[in-house]
Amino acid sequence: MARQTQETNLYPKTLLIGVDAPYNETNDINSYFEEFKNLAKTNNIENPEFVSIKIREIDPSTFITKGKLEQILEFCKKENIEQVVISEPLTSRQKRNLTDLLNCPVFDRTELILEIFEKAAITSEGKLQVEIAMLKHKKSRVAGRGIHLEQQRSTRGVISGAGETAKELALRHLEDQILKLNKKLEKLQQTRDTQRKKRLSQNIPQICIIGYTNAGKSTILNILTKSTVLAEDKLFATLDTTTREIYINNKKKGVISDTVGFIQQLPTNLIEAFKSTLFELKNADLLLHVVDISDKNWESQIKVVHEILEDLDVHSQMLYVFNKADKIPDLENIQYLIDKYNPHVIISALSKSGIEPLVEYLSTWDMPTTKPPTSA
Ligand SMILES: Nc1nc2c(ncn2[C@@H]2O[C@H](COP(=O)(O)OP(=O)(O)OP(=O)(O)O)[C@@H](O)[C@H]2O)c(=O)[nH]1
Ligand SMILES: [Mg+2]
Repeated sequence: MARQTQETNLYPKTLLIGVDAPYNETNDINSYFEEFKNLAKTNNIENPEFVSIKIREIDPSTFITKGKLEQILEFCKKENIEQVVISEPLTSRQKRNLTDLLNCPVFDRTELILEIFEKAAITSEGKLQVEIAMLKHKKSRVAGRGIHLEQQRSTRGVISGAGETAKELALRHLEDQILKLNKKLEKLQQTRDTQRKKRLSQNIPQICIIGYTNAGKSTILNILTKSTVLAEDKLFATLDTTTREIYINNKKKGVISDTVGFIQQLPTNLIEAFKSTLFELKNADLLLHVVDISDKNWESQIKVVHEILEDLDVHSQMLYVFNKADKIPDLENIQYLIDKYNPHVIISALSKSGIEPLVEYLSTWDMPTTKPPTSA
């Protein structure tokens, strides 16, 4: 989507459409749009045009309702738009129809996030997980394709079996690839599993840092463990779990891991693919739920994190870590909102003294004596 066009060596002229959809529960729609623009920026989309629209209902065939669509088409013609990226996930039918109507490639939120993950994956495990998610997404797109593919007989009748359509063949091919990659992934994860079982048998406390993307998780891990995990003002800077030993006041407290950030409408295929990594959260003795208190949507972001944890069936003990307090001049005005989330600490991970409340909490924290039952 952010590939350079060969003739001009320039990026395709892109229109970002931020949609305030009826299901959107964020408190501040402009911050939601900022997040969308950041996603595009993270994906190297340079100098895009931006329009925002509010829709009261979703058109099943085009997502955006007709009148709004005409205005967008006008805009695309006037500005010579070469590709469109929309802030919401689309069905394959909606994507196809929009591409036809706007006369240029249309990408949705799911594709935007998948591409970011693809670029951010570093370890073999991370790469495999993203590849599986992309293939699964492709499979859902093929499965949702129209009748013409359904009727189109495969020319490779002998190999594919009598009567197998091109669509069935494509699906089967994708399924085979997914299966192969899953097997590879399982092998890789066996090593981690062995380490995890060892930790469990030795009763080493496990602390996991979780939270919305860009909340400051890696910065906190770095400052707590004096390590250098990539911390960037970029969405999804961390994809791979990093685990380190943690010492508080020279006393070993256990191990601490950083995890992939969450975001609203994280594509389900990605959650699926990262599930085995995220299942580690089930074994955590303490979750440090990092919240960027300076983001206007911090409360809805907490909700998103809770929904994903619920989906993963994770119910470990949690401490809310309200971060970036340095960016809030009037903290006392929102104290009543913060007080709804307990237990909590308020910190600023930019400096060692800024994280003192968290260090203090951890110094008196002890692993629960009865660990919750663990599953594979
Ligand atoms: N002002 C301010 N900035 C912070 C603070 N903590 C982190 N940041 C900045 O926020 C940005 C994101 O920090 P990261 O630690 O990469 O965030 P993350 O949660 O690991 O992000 P992902 O891995 O992308 O999900 C970086 O530019 C940090 O320097 C803080 O307390 N105050
Ligand atoms: Mg990170």
